[in-house]
Amino acid sequence: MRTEVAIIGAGPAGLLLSHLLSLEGIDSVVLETRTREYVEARIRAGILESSTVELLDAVGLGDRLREEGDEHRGIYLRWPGERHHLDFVDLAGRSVWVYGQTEVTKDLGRAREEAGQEFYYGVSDTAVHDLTTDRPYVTFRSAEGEEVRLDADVIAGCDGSFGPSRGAVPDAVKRTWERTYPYSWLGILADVAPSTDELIYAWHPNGFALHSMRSETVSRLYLQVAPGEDIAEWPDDRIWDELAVRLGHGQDGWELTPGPITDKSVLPMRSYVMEPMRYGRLFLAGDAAHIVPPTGAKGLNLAVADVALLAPALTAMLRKNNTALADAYSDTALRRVWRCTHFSWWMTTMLHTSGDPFDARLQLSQLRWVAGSEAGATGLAENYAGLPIGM
Ligand code: RFL
Ligand code: PHB
Repeated sequence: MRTEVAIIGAGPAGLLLSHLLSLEGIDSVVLETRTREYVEARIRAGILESSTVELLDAVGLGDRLREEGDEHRGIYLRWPGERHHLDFVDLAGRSVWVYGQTEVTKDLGRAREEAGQEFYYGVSDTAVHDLTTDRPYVTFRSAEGEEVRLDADVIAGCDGSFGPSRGAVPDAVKRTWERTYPYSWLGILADVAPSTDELIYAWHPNGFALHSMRSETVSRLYLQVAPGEDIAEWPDDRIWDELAVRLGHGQDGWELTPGPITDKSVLPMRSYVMEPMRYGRLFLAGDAAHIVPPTGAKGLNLAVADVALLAPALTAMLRKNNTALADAYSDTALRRVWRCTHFSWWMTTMLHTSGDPFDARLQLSQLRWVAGSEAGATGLAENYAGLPIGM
């Protein structure tokens, strides 16, 4: 089998890349280990930056988002006795949108299906070969058990943090940076109207808490917990009680309304960057090349920003034999990756408690400055609402 671009992974990076390439008339085949239903139901990100929304609009994927998504002007920062609203539109001229990754993935899946995109779901044993030649190829076993060889001009590694692409870049060529944080998030999805109009990021001596949402009837909330926390230790009542304490239930008349929990999971927190994001004819995008802790809501947006650079770079390479953008791809993408890596680390370390009283005093001082100074608030707003693609 032959295609122009073999795309490994049908997450947001892989699906959006296939969409952007097809708008330029470039063929691709998308390989995915999971089923389409699994990928579309996987609960992950919920916040889209303005540049992500603008890009989705520009490529015909913004209609349902505009209709069913919710535009937010900013966020609340709170700590015991205090609550501050940061208005990103006033501070930085940009908003963010609440629209689940599940919905972005469904919109992309539908658009690709209508365009006749070739997909292989349920594949196994994916491996990449001959990356430093002009004729790289991918081998895999199809869901039906057939051994397949897919020849391509280029391979796009959009296979997330557990896929094979990252490991295909030899150690002698790559450099990696990693930070594992000494806490995890316990995340819940609940069938209850959000108790807030915009997201609440809360610092509390017991640990960080976040009140997010998916719709007018579905709330998404998180609690900082110890790494490897046993979810069995967290019956629903304990979760709601702890969220109420950390989010400030009863302060200034604000109340947290509990409801039926429909999903519960513990997520580790990690920063990871691999350089370069290219090896020969293999180009990496999204979580395959970098991971950020979720505190800054950057992971999905970074995946979108990567493929927004990669699609024109591959188009120029394959259609005009011009490799300038492809040669610059890794350096250009990594500028934004490192900015978001710093922002996510900064949000994480400002808001999660370590048990050290000196750290706690520094965090509260930092929060007061961010919430009280226009310069501090603007820095957070500019990074959270998102810098322009290609910055
Ligand atoms: P994905 O979504 O992981 O997709 C990679 C796909 O590759 C497949 N795959 C393979 N396919 C073929 N062969 C193989 N050998 C393969 N191995 C793997 C996988 O099955 C998968 O379908 O990566 P992508 O496309 O780079 O997208 C990245 C985002 O999914 C991720 O960064 C975000 O979800 C991170 N994130 C958030 N990002 C935001 O921008 N805003 C948020 O509010 C936000 N919240 C979150 C998050 C991530 C979370 N978790 C669970 C990691 C909240 C959470 C809880
Ligand atoms: C979410 O809604 O899942 C979410 C929102 C903001 C974050 C992280 C996750 O910072």
